[in-house]
Amino acid sequence: MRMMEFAIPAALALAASLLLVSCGGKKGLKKEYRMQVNVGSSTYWGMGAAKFAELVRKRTNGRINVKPYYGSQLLKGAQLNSSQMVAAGAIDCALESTINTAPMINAMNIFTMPFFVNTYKRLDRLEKGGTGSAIFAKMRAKRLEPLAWGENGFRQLTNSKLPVKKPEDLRNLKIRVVGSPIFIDVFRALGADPVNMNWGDAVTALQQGTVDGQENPAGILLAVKIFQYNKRMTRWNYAIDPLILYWNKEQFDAFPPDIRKAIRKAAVEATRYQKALCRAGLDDGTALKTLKNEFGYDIKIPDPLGYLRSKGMEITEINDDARAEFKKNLKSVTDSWTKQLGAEFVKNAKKDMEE
Ligand code: X2X
Repeated sequence: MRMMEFAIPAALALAASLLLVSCGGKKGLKKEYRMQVNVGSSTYWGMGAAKFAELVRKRTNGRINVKPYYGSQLLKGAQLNSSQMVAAGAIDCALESTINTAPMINAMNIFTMPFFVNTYKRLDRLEKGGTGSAIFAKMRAKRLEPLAWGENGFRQLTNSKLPVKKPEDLRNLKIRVVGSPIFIDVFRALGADPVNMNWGDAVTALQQGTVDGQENPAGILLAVKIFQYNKRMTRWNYAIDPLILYWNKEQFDAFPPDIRKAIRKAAVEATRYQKALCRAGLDDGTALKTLKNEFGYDIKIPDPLGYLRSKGMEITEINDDARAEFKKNLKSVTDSWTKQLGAEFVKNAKKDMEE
């Protein structure tokens, strides 16, 4: 009888300690939390991921060790699979573009609706408003915990053939796009020849000249030295892709409250830095000030457009007439995507941006 009284709690204690070990040791924490990032470490996006890892380590006193895996290594390059992998718990967290997460959360295509967002101010309002919260709620329902908005940036067209000033100039240009349906729709409507491929393969395709051009924001183009392959850029701000820092929801919810709080704080701070990197020299001067005053960081390329010009790029700015012309050609795409996203959702997004 005595033996039994002793044996049961001892067995329970042993079982409990084995459970802890199987969960990865002390307090069930893992040695490493793997983070998916589609692009390389030298992009502003990649630098934001490194900042997050650094801040999480600092704010949790080394208890949480996030390791970014760049270039979609964890996905073998298949950039559109990030959200599925994080939701399934095969990857712990991600700093990912809304474009790459859109196959799971259709509402994220709102940022890629052609000539819809247009300015940083409108984007900020969209993220902070009901649209942003609705997107975050949709993520939670799919087992992703959103922690903060980051940014890739306004996407600009580059090519090796001619300055693109109007829709006709795009005719028959072979343009690499992400394999997300809205991109194919947009470039087909403009008369181009869109080819979808992962970003990892796109750089090789640009190098080898198997595509004439691509569309990406400055923070990516600087890192891959786009001027080596494409000398023409059209600055048309036709779409933007925010990034979202997200974590597998079940795992995040199971962290003790102090760790959750520390991770959230790190996410907000890291994305503030990351957004400022992407906007530096492209906004009204706020981003450069944020980097210097809040992060003590002197960015290497404070004037990205001037820098690209100094490397021999010709940059075409789109005027209002040209923008109207592009929009006219894209009307069927805008109409069909408004239907796919829901007329009410699109109407509310417009309202968010105007407030
Ligand atoms: O694939 C792209 O074009 C990139 C790098 O911008 C994204 O991941 C959406």
